[in-house]
Amino acid sequence: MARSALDEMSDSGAFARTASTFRNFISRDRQAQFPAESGRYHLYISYACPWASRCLAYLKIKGLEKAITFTSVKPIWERTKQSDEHMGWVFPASYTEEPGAEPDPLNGAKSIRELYELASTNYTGKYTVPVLWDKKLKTIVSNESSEIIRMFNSEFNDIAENPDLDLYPPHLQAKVDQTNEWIYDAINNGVYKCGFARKQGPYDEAVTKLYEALDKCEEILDKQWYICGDTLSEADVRLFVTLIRFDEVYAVHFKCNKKLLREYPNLFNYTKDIFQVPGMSSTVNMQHIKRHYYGSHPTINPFGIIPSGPDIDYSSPHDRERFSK
Ligand SMILES: N[C@@H](CCC(=O)N[C@@H](CS)C(=O)NCC(=O)O)C(=O)O
Repeated sequence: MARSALDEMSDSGAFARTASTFRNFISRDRQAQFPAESGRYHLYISYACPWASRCLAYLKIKGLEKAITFTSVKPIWERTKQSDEHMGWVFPASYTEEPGAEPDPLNGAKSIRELYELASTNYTGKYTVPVLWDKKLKTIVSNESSEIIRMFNSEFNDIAENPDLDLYPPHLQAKVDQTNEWIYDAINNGVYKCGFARKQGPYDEAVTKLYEALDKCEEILDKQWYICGDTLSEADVRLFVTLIRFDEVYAVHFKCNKKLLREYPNLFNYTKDIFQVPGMSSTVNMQHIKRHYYGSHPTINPFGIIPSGPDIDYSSPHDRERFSK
């Protein structure tokens, strides 16, 4: 039976995310099974998805747009097959159907599910984005965003336009890993645990942890520019993709309303600052983000109504340059 994240529930009514399946690595080593070559790989994303968006963010800020092509699916999940009930990511039929989304240019697939079925005949997991596709071997290299961003950071530097930007430098790796761990659990995945909980207890637990972690970030960002120190790192990109969706979606749809992002001065200004990193704003399509969440989870929002606000302008001035002096 085809599944989606909405089915990933433990007996206690808590959301329990399962691990990704395709875990190959692209390497700068030319003899590797998946060597870093310009024009060979394609990134399938949804602009709505925070995990896919962090890969797109890397593609843009590392200057890999000429080397790695990408396509976004439509924002709202649809039936992927006539023969079962699975709802998932689909491609538009034409280039004009859905601004921002495009038909699959490589395989003519109608859905992300079809790509998984092309790559593996006995795949039983979820049909998630991102998908990093190898045009040469016609298969999925990886569907794990945390690993795709590491490949984009370090393995394509011979062809990247911004090879000197290292978001995971050796001296920061331990700090980034440790920061990612609590931010992933309490914030990135934490908002989903709030939103997908089917019992009060798991929701209460997730929302308490979420706000403890946001308060901790707010405190850290009072003293330093970025979450791991005075330079932009992987941990910032990972935190950003959740923060940018917070007031527009998670506060309402996932019931993360104890405090809004814009009530946290440091976190709010920090989110604007990262949004204004060259290349970043093009990875944020708020139309797709809102239409996806409010339109694809009928158990949470049965009528699919999209709230009108708050429509925040993240390109407006912020106060983070106080740390650049
Ligand atoms: N571990 C994956 C998670 C990706 C993921 O959960 N993507 C969601 C969209 S935000 C998805 O495609 N869900 C499809 C489904 O649940 O059927 C990663 O980080 O790459």
